[in-house]
Amino acid sequence: MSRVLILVDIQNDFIPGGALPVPGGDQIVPVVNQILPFFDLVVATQDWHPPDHGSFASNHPGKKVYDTIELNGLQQILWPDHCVQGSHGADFVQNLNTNPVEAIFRKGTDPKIDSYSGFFDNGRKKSTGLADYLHGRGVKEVFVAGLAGEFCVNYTIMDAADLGFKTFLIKDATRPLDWQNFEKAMQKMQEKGVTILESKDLGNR
Ligand code: VGL
Ligand code: ZN
Repeated sequence: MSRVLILVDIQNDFIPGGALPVPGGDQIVPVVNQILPFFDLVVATQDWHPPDHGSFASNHPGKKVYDTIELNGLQQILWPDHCVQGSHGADFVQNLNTNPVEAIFRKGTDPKIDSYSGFFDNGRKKSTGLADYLHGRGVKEVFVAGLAGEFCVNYTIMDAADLGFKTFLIKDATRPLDWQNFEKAMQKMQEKGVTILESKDLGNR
């Protein structure tokens, strides 16, 4: 029985000082570094947008950041330009220990569709390959940490649970953009059978 830790989007643009900062996002890094040894496998996702990405408000004249539009048939929140391929903002946070990370799954590369989940794009049309990779490694249990709690962490968790993995959120190893929305998302996770725990609980599992 194998357990994976998925590190979701722990990138410079999602911590204070970045383009789309998650309040306290930098505070998860020491927590994550400390729990790495508890896992058989560690993988990471990386938000990795081309400059013309359709989720950027800057690519929609007349629209503002946080406006909602329809992007190829899907509801899309417009974000500041963030995690542009090859930029410093897209790099993993410097003090994150990435040595144990065996594979990196990049997402949001198609300008026409956003991708919050580490598994699929928001239309569930294309897979990143993460599910096949985890199945190939005999993974049964998926633990998730990272940024942002109610977006990419939430979508990754819901997909993991739908795919049949026993799924866990490590609550003190994530931060949301908005706590109220995150509380609602956690409610839905629990309704799906996801377990919410704290990093200190990992030692005795
Ligand atoms: C994310 C908004 C836009 C995330 C990525 O990592 O949660 N949020 N792109
Ligand atoms: Zn993004």
